[in-house]
Amino acid sequence: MPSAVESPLIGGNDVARPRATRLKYSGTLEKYTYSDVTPVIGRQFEDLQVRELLKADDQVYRDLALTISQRGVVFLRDQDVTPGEMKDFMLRLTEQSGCPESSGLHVHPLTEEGSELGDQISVISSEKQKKGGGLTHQLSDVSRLASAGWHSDITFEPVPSDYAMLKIHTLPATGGDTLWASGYEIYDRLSKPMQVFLEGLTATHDAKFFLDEASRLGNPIREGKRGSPLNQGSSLDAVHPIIRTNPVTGWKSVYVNKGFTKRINGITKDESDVLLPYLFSLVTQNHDAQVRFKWRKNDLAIWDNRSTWHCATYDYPEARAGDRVCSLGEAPYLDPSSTGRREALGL
Ligand SMILES: O=C(O)CCC(=O)C(=O)O
Ligand SMILES: [Fe+2]
Repeated sequence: MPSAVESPLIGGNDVARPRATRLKYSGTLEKYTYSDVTPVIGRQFEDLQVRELLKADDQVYRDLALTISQRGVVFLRDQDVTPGEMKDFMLRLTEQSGCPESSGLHVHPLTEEGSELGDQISVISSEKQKKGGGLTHQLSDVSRLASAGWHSDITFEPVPSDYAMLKIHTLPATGGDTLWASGYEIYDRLSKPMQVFLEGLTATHDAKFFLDEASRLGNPIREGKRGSPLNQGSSLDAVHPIIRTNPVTGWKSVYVNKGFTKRINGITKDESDVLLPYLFSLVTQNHDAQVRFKWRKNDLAIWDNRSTWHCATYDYPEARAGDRVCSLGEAPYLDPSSTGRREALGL
């Protein structure tokens, strides 16, 4: 196994440290046909079936985890896979990538007890969202800026997501694309003094708006363990380093997002109110750090939530629906000995 994390780290938590870091690629995915969708983010596989990988060796999962973490998001076309198989697959992926012993699949605080596909599947549905019923964690926003929806998943949890898998099974004739952006690339676009400054800071992430949503719907939020003993209760907030190291690649990424990050700590509110929108604008205004995916029926995406953001597009009147599984990784930390992606790749 790759070597364990070396201290001193900034942030992190002993209960949720990765078991392994910096995976090495062994080449098991080279038999598939794939291409990179942009230079910095996204890889599409043409002939890889998740169901087949359920029988694959652990090493295949490690290679896939490394590929997802390096490329940010991978796209798999036309998948014949059930929600149950998606969960099995994601558990193996997160375990083989080196997630902490204490991390499992996430249970969203808004997922109702006894919900149709079980606790660990979030049903993503435009129809449910329209009716205002069920899970509406898609960050519906009154803003007229489509870019208001950029986020990484569940960063309000002390132990947030490493990977997420989304399969879209119902979709409009056109529209409903999803975009992802690279947190590695945004880190690399900061000046050195700005990188150093941000590396010393944390930010507070919060999803208190889910409490309002839950009381509006008359459903209690899930206060028990949401996939990790550190993710419990109703505060729905967490403090994370602004720059975090992805344990799988060893690369630094910016880790604040428009959806959940409210405040940079340790500086004045005025300073935070200037800096956060600037960091968000780097994500939303650099289309060369983004990839846009046009779904076909039963396509599936798997992304690394530690080092990417994503944004859905609400430009269609028809029904669009799918299933999402989110696994939990480590408590975010910064390893001062890690580097940016460009430096690591010699770019
Ligand atoms: O509907 C989409 O395209 C993305 C929804 C989303 O944010 C997610 O699945 O985490
Ligand atoms: Fe999301």
